[in-house]
Amino acid sequence: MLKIVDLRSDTVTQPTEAMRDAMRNAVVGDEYYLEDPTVTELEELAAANLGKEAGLFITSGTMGNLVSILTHTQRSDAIILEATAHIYRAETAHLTAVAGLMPRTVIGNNGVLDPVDVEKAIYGEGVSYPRTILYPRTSLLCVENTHNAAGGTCVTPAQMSALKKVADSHGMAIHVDGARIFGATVALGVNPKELAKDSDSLTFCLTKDLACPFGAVIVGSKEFIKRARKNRHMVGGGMRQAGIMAAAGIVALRSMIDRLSEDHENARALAEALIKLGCKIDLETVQTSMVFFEPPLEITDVKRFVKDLDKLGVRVNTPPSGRRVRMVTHYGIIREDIDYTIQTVEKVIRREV
Ligand code: TLP
Repeated sequence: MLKIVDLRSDTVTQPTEAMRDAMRNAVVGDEYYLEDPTVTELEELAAANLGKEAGLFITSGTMGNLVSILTHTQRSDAIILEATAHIYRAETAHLTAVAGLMPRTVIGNNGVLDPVDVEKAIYGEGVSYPRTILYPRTSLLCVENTHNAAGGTCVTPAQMSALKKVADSHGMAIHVDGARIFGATVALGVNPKELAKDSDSLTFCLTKDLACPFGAVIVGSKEFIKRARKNRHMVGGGMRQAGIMAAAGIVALRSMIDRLSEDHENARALAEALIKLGCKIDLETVQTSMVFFEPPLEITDVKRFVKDLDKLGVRVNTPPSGRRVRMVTHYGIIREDIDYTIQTVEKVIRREV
């Protein structure tokens, strides 16, 4: 049987046995009445972990970001994001289509925004009344941590503090798309509370590096979460006996965070080996579980390169355009799989397929 090493994303994981047991045994209730004890436990655990007052269980990272954005802003506001942020490029433009916002993008350095550039992106910055009437209010700054398109790179607590200063001085809130926030805390060796403290809200995914089958959690102040709960309902994200799914999230928060360093080590080993095979990689950006690379220049047809890898069981994320291929390590991928991947890439490059 063909060996399959699926590196397309960390979303392809299977739940652990402990998760399946917890799901089977979960005590549940109607979450609409706030009567699902397992959902409440997950929300409280997530909030405590990230040093926030409250949490809200939600279907996905995309919905978590949308609901957070809706809760922070009013239609016609402007919102500042990094130019390759997931919210901006890969969430079907909900920020304009649903929230009615004007995006202002800023190019970051490996995904990290410079506070000076953020300040410059505030529409109508420095003008006085009555000209201020012309411009949208810039009410929100979004930060992605880890930053997916930049390579899974981390934003540090110090960088967050600097952004917070700018945000505060202009009355902007900060939302963190922390789909893989625990990847950042493990890579940086910082406490999650420390990394989350300069944000007003943060969404993290249970279905990415934490290997759960479902869900995400938004954390923030009690008042923010109360309003977010209403917005979650508005976009159709209300739930019933969702404790079945929240149970896996509790297991993940208790037992799946520390192991992320294994994924990071595997990604690093993979990146170093791919460089030796002539692939182009910026090692500085290989900080967590992602490896973005360009195959050697003699590979002119990248789509075919990806197909050839697939035929040999190595699945990777196809670039929408250009030559950049993505591999993501995750729970279920062991060092032997990394070795197999390296051998397979070598075969394909040498056209031994
Ligand atoms: N990222 C996925 C998808 O693009 C398919 C992936 O494979 O990387 N923020 C960030 C930084 C993300 O990477 C993602 C998903 C999301 C938000 C959205 O989360 P979901 O998929 O739960 O809606």
